[in-house]
Amino acid sequence: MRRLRSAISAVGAAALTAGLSVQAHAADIVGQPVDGAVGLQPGYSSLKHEAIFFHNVILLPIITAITLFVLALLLVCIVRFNKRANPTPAKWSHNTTVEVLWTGLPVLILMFIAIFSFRLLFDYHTMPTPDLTVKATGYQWYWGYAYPDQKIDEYTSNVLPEADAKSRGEPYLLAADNALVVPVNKTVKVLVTGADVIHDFALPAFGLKTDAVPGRVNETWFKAEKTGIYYGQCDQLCGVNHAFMPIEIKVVTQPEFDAWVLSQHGTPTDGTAPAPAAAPAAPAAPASSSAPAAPQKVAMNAAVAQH
Ligand SMILES: [Cu+2]
Repeated sequence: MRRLRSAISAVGAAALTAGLSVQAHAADIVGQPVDGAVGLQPGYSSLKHEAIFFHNVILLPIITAITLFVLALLLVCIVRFNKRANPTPAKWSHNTTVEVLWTGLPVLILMFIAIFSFRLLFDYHTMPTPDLTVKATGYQWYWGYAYPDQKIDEYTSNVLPEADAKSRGEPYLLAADNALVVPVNKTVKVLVTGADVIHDFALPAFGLKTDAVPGRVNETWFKAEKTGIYYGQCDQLCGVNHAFMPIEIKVVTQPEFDAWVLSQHGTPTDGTAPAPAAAPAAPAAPASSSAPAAPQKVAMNAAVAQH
């Protein structure tokens, strides 16, 4: 594996670009479930880090404390107030102090949880200015990905057949034949919609989970922190082949992404230099591409705003 990595780094950017279309290797896989794991999948985006904090630091200790407290109360009742230990029970039935406490304390605990819960919700909804917009459409039973700003028309992403997945060292039912390719450390806005029934665009490592509803465009976002391959799945029961429409996101460097865009006959929009292979078109591409791309983006935003 180490030898493979050093080989890859030695080949250089051009070869890496070519490698994008070639089979992925198990060494590149970052975001996937592992056997025997406990807890949430490791996070590779700010949203997922916050979700993990909310679960592990806020919710889990509170749930544990409440469970232990109730268990202790039960044990006290069982030991001290059984028929043998307490043959003549007390006759009183109300205690104002206790009643105020068992009403007030749960309210305070819920309010404390709400502070962090709302903060997480707001962070999901407050998207930084996106560097890239992709559109993910759920179909029975595959995904379609399009890059409106880069003028890459929708291509389909199907589950990788079992034999192919095995030969590539990728997990069957998580690997796809065509991945969604995005640059690392860039805010990616995902427009999510469904074409037939409700699907759900979900990827644990980035904390993504957004319903793909026909006739409606939902949006979510992520900023991948590390290059590699990440796996997710459709998270809405959508029919007989629901389990066979995985989501594969390939996070690459910006030059690799620009080269990939060119290989898909798209136009890189962020003004960074395209790969050497496209040198003849390089001077014209960034200048001419950014202008027509902008109105399209505005139109897309307007379409989202209407919903
Ligand atoms: Cu689905």
